[in-house]
Amino acid sequence: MHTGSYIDGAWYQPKNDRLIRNFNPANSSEVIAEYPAATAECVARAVAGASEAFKTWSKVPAPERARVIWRATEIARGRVEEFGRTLTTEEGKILAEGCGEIKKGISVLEYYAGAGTRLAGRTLPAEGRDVFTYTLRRPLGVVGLITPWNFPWAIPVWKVAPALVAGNTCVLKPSEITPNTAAHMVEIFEEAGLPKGCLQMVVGYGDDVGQAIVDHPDVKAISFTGSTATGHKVYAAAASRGAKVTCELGGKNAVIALADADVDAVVASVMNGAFGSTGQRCTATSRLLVHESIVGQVTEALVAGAQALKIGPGLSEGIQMGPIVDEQQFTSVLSYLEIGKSEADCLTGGGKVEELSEGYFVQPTVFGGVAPDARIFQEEIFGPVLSICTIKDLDEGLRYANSVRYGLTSSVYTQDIYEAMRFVEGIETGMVHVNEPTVGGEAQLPFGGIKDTGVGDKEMSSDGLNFFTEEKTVFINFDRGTKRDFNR
Ligand code: TXE
Repeated sequence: MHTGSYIDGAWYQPKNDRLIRNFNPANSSEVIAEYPAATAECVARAVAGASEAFKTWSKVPAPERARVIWRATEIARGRVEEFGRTLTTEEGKILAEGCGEIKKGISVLEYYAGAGTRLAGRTLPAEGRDVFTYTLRRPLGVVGLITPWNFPWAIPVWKVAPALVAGNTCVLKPSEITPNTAAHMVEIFEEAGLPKGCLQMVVGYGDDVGQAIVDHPDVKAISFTGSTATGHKVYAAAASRGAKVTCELGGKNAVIALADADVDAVVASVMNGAFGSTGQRCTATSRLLVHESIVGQVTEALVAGAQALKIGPGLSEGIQMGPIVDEQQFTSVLSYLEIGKSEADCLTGGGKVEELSEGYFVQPTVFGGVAPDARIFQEEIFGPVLSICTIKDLDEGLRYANSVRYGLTSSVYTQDIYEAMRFVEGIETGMVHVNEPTVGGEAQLPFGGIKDTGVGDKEMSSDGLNFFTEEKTVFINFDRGTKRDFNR
């Protein structure tokens, strides 16, 4: 396993008393890796090397750049289980989810490799006669990519792949909690023949190397995923020096289940949305707004489902839910459970798993009778915690669902096409589902939220690629300059 930073084609650890310490969240006494954290000086080196590499990488024809992505994709395909194990060991989600995330990243790699032959501008009509007008997309230069711990493979992949295929060079700062999975991504690009300097990785802390990337004058764009508080600071700092910025931030996603909903489908969806990946997905279902006529039935099934979940280390056979990622998140989720107990009815769960005290295990928790102004209804908890609130109709559901500051994803369960369409129109989220879970994203579809969840371009799809380019508008006059009316 590679540890440390990767600068100009070599693994590197600076002298620094401040250490990166990675633990297995299923057994916090197990140290996975320990080494000196990267420093602002490492960022300066990484940016300088990436600036140098940009001079040649940006001139490589896009289809040839794409072939490097294809080769990396094939290498990743052969190492799914190995990468999934690294991911589970440092992040905690169960192995099936870890391998699922690796495969999701591979789909994203495939999509952007294909984009190398479709890096298109637009051809549009000109006002004047004998004038040809079109646009070109060109890379930005060195881009800074800052990623969180909850998808330590998929998020670095969905930022790095479009940035590289568009001709940029990258300085990636993965979360200091989960850098070992990101190191595998570096390995596949290295093995695929990506020239040195095109992908630099600095493994350090946000207040140090993260900030240094955001503030560096030669970093032309910042793509950030993480908390809303940090994202807003990053946005302000990068935008104030004129850099392009996109931020994907927190979520507080709701499922609305109307009176005619398929109850079994609602229960299956919410079980997966609330407790899958230990509730640590930005697209997790953390609120269920359910019609008064079915609330009893749905709640009973969800409580039974939560109680039946097998909790334990993600690498063990038959486990359905792993631990919380680290001590800080563990403490934060436990404090929300206490807040919840003072605000609503705790129907199951509500604390740590006492018999698994070697790791950061939290009981899957269901709160009933949650008021829409409760903190557990309004704030992102980022753990296996579901708040259930009763509604009279879709209008009330929409009002409660939209009452939060976030707007990432949502879902409605109904058989009624009119109600479904009213939901699609009325819900304030960047992604909307009908009769399916709130979770997930696909390479070819724009991913991202509105309100306090997101600012800047969406990710994945062509939007994710466009973010890493700037558009040039070209006017070519072929009337030999004799007939043009410049006052038109
Ligand atoms: O996020 P941070 P954390 C939410 C979730 C979670 C909370 C805290 O609610 O409980 O955020 O998680 C880097 N300049 N989400 O503390 O701090 C940092 O090193 C530049 C939701 O992990 O935002 C890491 O690489 N970078 C979210 C990245 O930012 C800085 C996913 C994210 O860290 C920096 C993750 C700075 N000043 C957390 N400070 C989602 N919705 O998917 C930190 N970083």
